[in-house]
Amino acid sequence: MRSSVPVKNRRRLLCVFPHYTPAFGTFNHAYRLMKGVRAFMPPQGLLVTAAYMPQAWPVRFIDENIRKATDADFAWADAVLVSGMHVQAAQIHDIAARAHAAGKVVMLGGPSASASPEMYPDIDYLHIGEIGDATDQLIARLDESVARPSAQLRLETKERLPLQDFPIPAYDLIPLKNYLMLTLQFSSGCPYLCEFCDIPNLYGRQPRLKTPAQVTAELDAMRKQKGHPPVVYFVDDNFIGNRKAAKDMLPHLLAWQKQHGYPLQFACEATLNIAKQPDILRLMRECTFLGIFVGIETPEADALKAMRKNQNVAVPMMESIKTLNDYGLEVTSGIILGLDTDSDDTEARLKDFIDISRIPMLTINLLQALPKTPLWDRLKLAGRLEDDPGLESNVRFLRPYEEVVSMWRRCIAYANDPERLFARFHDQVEATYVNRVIPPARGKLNWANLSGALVLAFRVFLHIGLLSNYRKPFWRAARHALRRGQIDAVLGMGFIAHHLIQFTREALRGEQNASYYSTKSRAAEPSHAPQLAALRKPA
Ligand code: B12
Ligand code: SF4
Repeated sequence: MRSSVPVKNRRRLLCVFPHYTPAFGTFNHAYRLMKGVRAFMPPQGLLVTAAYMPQAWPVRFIDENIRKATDADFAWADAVLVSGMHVQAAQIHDIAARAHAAGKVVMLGGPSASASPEMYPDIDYLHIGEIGDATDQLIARLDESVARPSAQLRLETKERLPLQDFPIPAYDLIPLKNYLMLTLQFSSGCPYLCEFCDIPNLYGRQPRLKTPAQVTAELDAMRKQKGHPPVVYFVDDNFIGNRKAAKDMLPHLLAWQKQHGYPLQFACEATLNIAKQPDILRLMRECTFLGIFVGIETPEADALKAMRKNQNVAVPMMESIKTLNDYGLEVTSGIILGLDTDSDDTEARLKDFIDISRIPMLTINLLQALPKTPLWDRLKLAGRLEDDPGLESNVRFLRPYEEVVSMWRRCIAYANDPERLFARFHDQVEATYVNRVIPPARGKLNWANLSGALVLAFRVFLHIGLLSNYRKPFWRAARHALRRGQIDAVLGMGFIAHHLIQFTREALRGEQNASYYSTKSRAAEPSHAPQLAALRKPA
């Protein structure tokens, strides 16, 4: 539902979502292999906020990952609404400066402003927390005046809007065909208390939920757009934050898939103990979930205990990964280096974990302390928070800084070495892909999907299979998958590996950071343009 605040005036709202800072998880190198793809995922938070605004207020929505907001956009607007993560802070300041240059008032919400409002002294209105009473106050103020206030105003949500009352995000305001994946939120919050994570503080420990009817209504809304991507990512931090709710929702998702001929596939994030939930995994398999991001963080049990991630210690790690694979779920794993528990053996243990788990994609990052986390409080007390923009992390590691960064470099080089990476994809064919259900093709048979697949196939075979210097390992894995009829898998491994290999090469040349939060300069910040040009050279 929209806000119930009565408004007297008409306000034109310009929503601007900042450009991502390239990372292992943004797949920016893969976009150019796909037809029309310019960005990873639609920004849920700002889209929900846009949909919550009064009916009478026109909204223009610009995701700067797709196109930059122009002077004409700012001139059109009465007010500018922005969102983003800490890692997008520089881009947020830049949007605010452009809006201010056009004389427009700026409102900022989302995870970064909510956790660290002090980072944004240049913003007129800061919205802290999820949508709720603060959003209604913001609307009332905007209705009163769109002049910039003389001093910054902070509005903090005390009463959150129940998720059951969330409007359908304003998908109609963005070109879904330009995204690699769709997004959908089912729940908010996580019951666990991992030391480094700000989710419990920002979104609460008691997961709040949408109804199954909301979930399917959102899928219907996205499907209205021709050429939308075929995969939906559940943005919930922990898909099984409330197990019963997930188990109750999945049959509705399955019924929707059956009714529409299985037009979509899914991915989500969850804690490793999902491996102990066969009922949920069986339903996920039937709904055609393909992938699951698991914050494995470290293969070292002592380290998991120290970071209070006991839910990962409670289940045998390798066995759990195998269980997920058995249900057709390819695991992507987050890994953190630079922990206090790191020892001389950490690097070798991580490499063993990569080899044994056969997980193809790992996002290996250096520890970064986020505000509003127990880690931040502990390090602050110990005087171990660094404020040096020349460093890759804000944590003073217990081991020498150079040693930690070098270990990170060696580990990403090891994990994303083309031979090893494609060998792990090769093994996924038997371990995972053959375990997936093969749904009827009816729901996916349309011109947009067919032409998208043809373009991807052509570019993968040309740029990776022919022109790249990792074509040999690619073909070893691809041939194996093709023999088992796994054409989708060949395309998937092609574009994922291409991004990981390219991003790793940039990082090893010092053009990318190890934590992605650091303001340490990046020699090659790609913006919107390089597209196909970079691919003409054999990589
Ligand atoms: C999906 C996701 C991504 C996607 C981004 C997709 C996208 N287009 O947004 C991808 C995969 C790219 C991504 C990457 C990363 N992510 Co991320 N991601 C998420 C995740 C899981 C869901 C985001 C989401 O859609 N949430 C649902 C929406 C509805 O919530 P919301 O955005 O907070 O919006 C609500 C309110 O904040 C408010 N609101 C939002 N904006 C605005 C604006 C205004 C004006 C108003 C009034 C209100 C308002 O209204 C909404 C409804 O209540 C969140 C976790 C989470 N729970 O949010 C992490 C999260 C945002 N990511 C995080 C991090 C750290 C990262 C990475 C740095 C990880 C890494 N180390 O590589 C990278 C960085 C990417 C980059 N290089 O730019 C952190 C951010 C920490 C912070 N406080 O800034 C989070 C919170 C998770 C965590 N704690 O680790 N991520
Ligand atoms: S399980 Fe994930 S979302 Fe929950 S507190 Fe731990 S890291 Fe954060």
